[in-house]
Amino acid sequence: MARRAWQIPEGEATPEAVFLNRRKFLRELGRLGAAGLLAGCGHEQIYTPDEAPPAASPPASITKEPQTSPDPEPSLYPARLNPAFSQLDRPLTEESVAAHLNNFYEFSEAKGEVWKLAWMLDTRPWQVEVAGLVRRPQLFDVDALIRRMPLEERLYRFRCVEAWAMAVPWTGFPLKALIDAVEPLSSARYVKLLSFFDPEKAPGQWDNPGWPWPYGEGLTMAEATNELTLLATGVYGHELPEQHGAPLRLVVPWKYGYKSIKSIIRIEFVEEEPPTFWDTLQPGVYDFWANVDPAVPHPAWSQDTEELIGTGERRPTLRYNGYGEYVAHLYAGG
Ligand SMILES: Nc1nc2c(c(=O)[nH]1)N[C@H]1C(S)=C(S)[C@@H](COP(=O)(O)O)O[C@H]1N2
Ligand SMILES: [Mo]
Repeated sequence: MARRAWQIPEGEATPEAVFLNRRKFLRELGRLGAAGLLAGCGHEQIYTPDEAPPAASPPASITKEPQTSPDPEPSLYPARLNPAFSQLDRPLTEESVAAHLNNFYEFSEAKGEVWKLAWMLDTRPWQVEVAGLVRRPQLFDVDALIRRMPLEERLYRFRCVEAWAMAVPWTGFPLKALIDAVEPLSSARYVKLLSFFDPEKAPGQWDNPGWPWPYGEGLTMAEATNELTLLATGVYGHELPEQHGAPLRLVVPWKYGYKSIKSIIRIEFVEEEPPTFWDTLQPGVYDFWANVDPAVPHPAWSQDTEELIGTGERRPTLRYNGYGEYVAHLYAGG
C-alpha cells in the first residue's frame, strides 16, 4: 500500500513540531496508569479507517468517572443544513478518517494517538467566559449558550498548514451571533481565544510544561464577525467528540487549521493583537494571519498542493482555501 503523507513515521509526520522534543507514547500511557490501554496499543499504530469507532472513547477496561452534568440534548443534532454551504468541490472526508487524525497538542504530537487520549477531558460542566472590552461580559454555561444560539450545519473545506486537507460537515453558530450578544465596545480591535489548561487530563501539557499553554489564538474584529467564522459544537451530525475540540471550537476555513482553536474556555475582546500559540513557539513561521496561500511556501515545504486525507488525492491549494469571495476584501491588496 502506498504510504500517505500522514502515515509517515511520527518524526516526519508532525512538521509543526519537528523542532520540538519527541515524546514517547509509553510515557503517555504511563500517565494514564491504564493497564487496559497497554494491551491494545503497545505497537506502532498505522491507522485503518474501518477498524475503530469515530468517537474518542475509553477502552472497555477503563471506566471514566461520570461527568457531573448531563451532555446536551442529542435532539439539537443534526441541525438544519445551511443551503449556502451545502456544496463542496470534493467529497466529504470519511468521519472515521477525520476522527482519528487530529492535531491537538494538549494530548499528543502524534495525530493518530489524540483520539485515544482526548476522552480524558471532562467537557461537562463547561464554562465559557466572555470578557474584556464588551458592554455585557458573561460567564456562559456552554449548554445554555448553545441553546441560545442559532445552530446550523455547514460543509467546509479545512486546510492544515502541513499540506493536508479535509472536507467536514460542522454544526455550530456564527461567532458574530455571540459577539452581538455581548456588545463589544468600539475600542475592541481583536478577539483573543483561549483553550483549557489541565495537565492532569492532557498529557501533552504535562510533558511540555515549557510550551506557551494555554493554546491561544486571535482574530481581528472584521475576521471574527465574518459570515464564515463559526463556533462549532458538532461535527458529522452529532456533538463534537473530544478530539475535535469539544465542547466548543473555532472554525475559520480560509485560514490554516491552527487558527481553529479547540475546547475554548475564554473569549476576550482586546485592543492589541494577541500572542498566539504557534507564533510564540516558532516566531515568523506560523504567523497571526495564516491565510491559506499557495504562493507562500512554509520554510520546509511547498504549499502549492494539498493531500485530501483518506483518499491520497492531491489538489492544487486554493487562495484563501477557495473562500476569497467572502474574505479577500478583508486584506489589503486582496
Ligand atoms: N487547543 C488546540 N486547538 C487546536 C490545535 C491544538 O493543538 N490545540 N491544533 C490545531 C491544528 S494545527 C489543526 S490542523 C486543527 C485540527 O482539527 P481537527 O483535529 O478537528 O481536524 O485544530 C487546531 N486547533
Ligand atoms: Mo494544522
